[in-house]
Amino acid sequence: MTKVKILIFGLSVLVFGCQSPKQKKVQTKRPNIIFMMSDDHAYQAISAYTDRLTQTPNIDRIAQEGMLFTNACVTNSICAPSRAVILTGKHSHLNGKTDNYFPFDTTQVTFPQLLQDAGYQTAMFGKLHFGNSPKGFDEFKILPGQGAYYNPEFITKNEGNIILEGYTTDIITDMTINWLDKERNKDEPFLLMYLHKAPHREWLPAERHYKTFTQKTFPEPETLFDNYEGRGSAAKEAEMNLLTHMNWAGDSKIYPELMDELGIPETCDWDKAAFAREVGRQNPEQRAAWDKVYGPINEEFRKNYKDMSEKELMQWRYQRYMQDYLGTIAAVDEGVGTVLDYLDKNGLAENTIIVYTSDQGFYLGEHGWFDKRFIYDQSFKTPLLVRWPEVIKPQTVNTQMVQNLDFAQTFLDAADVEAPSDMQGESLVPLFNGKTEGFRDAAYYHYYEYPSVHMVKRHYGIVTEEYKLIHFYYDVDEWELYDRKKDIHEMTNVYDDPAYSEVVKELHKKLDDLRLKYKDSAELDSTYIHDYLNQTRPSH
Ligand code: SGN
Ligand code: CA
Repeated sequence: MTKVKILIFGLSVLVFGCQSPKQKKVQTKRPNIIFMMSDDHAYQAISAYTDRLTQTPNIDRIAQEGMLFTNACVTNSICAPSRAVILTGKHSHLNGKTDNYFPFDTTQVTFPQLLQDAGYQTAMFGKLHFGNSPKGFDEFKILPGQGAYYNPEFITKNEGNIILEGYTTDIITDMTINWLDKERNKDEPFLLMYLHKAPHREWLPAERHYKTFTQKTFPEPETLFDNYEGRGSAAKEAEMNLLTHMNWAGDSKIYPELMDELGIPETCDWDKAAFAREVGRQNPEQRAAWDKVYGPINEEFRKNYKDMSEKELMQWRYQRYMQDYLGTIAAVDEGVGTVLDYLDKNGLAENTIIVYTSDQGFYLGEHGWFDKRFIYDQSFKTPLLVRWPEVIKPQTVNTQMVQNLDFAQTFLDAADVEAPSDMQGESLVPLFNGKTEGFRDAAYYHYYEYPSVHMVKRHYGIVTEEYKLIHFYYDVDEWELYDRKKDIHEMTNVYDDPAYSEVVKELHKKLDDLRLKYKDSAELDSTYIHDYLNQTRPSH
């Protein structure tokens, strides 16, 4: 405990003794925390960052009334590992959740447990993706694994497994409001984790958004037709290209029968199965409404497919992708609006910290890609908007390199609970107050899940404001360096360019220092690989 915290704690014990009603009064002053996170929500699809693709007025409100972080990033750009980093405040190699496959080690200390011990009520609704249930929660309803978009199953703390009829995003919002309104003890501070499955693959919008989004045309990114020259083998070998790796049925929503009729082979052996898994979950009424809109899209494709060039097919797939992906975000944005309105109407807005973020960034056609995993910008960076009216001035922008590693210590700091000394992040509370001196000037990154879906090679690296140094390893030994100011799209690896030899030297030193600081090392890499190859991987 810091001296100030010991003093405050000591004083409250002195003043209030052991009389719990008065102690509770002290506790109610502690801020509530609502952690809103969506799965795979790219910052390019939040209008507070750019309105090039879509409008998200409710999510934007958080930044208008609070702070927009323009350089927030993750430590390992993939779902369950990111969530483990968020809950433990430790890099993947220490919390043990390096990839999506093995279940989370529930002996790890997490910030919700510490808040619960300190008298916070805790609840979680939506996607966790850990392979087991969360500890430290008074109430939870979580999706098994990736969860479904329609008529989802939930694992619940008190009612066993349940299946609910409806659209998952709306159901998660309803559960959240219900808990806020009817289930929590209104005299105590709370931590609420509101975790959307959307906009994760296979991108199924809510019925009310089918029409608007499927009729829109979206601007293409400059690097949609990237041929991956100028970089090493990792970008070339990744299987995330819209034209060649996106599923025809599962992702682009071409009916499996139409694929057969047109002679289009499955992109992978679960292309049609992914369609059956998601679209097949709809009840007859939902399916009829879906067919009404997606049927004509299939009809049009049937007519045009044979005459389409490769370029046109890529463009068509990009549009289909954006229509569905952005369509799912419309419901997320509405859900965020519903929660914000509830707080306003119930006098909770002032003393509640609201965080909106994603488990990582996502490619929306940049480099011709979908998915994430890389340290390259669109997947390394993640959206972050924070509102805390008592502390943060409205409409402020922060440019520091904050990471998902920082949430645990931030929330503990805000709640005046001491963080364990082995947590590795930095509290963002000083940044909320506008104090940026001494904050990290370089972020460390390490991605492990390879060989696996999308085939993004293992790599680690360091990112500073100006540069990005990356080492791809395991089945290759390749270094890349990007000049972030001159090459904003990260198209040219300048690692071997003599003009950068000094920079390379300095960054290597800085990277070594960071690996030491965070206790990551080549040795740990090889131990990990050894374990990885000797275990049977359960499916995710
Ligand atoms: C599934 C997806 C992949 C995705 C991983 C991880 N395929 O395998 O595209 O990269 O999840 O996503 S799917 O067609 O089965 O959805 S993560 O968000 O959980 O990390
Ligand atoms: Ca994700």
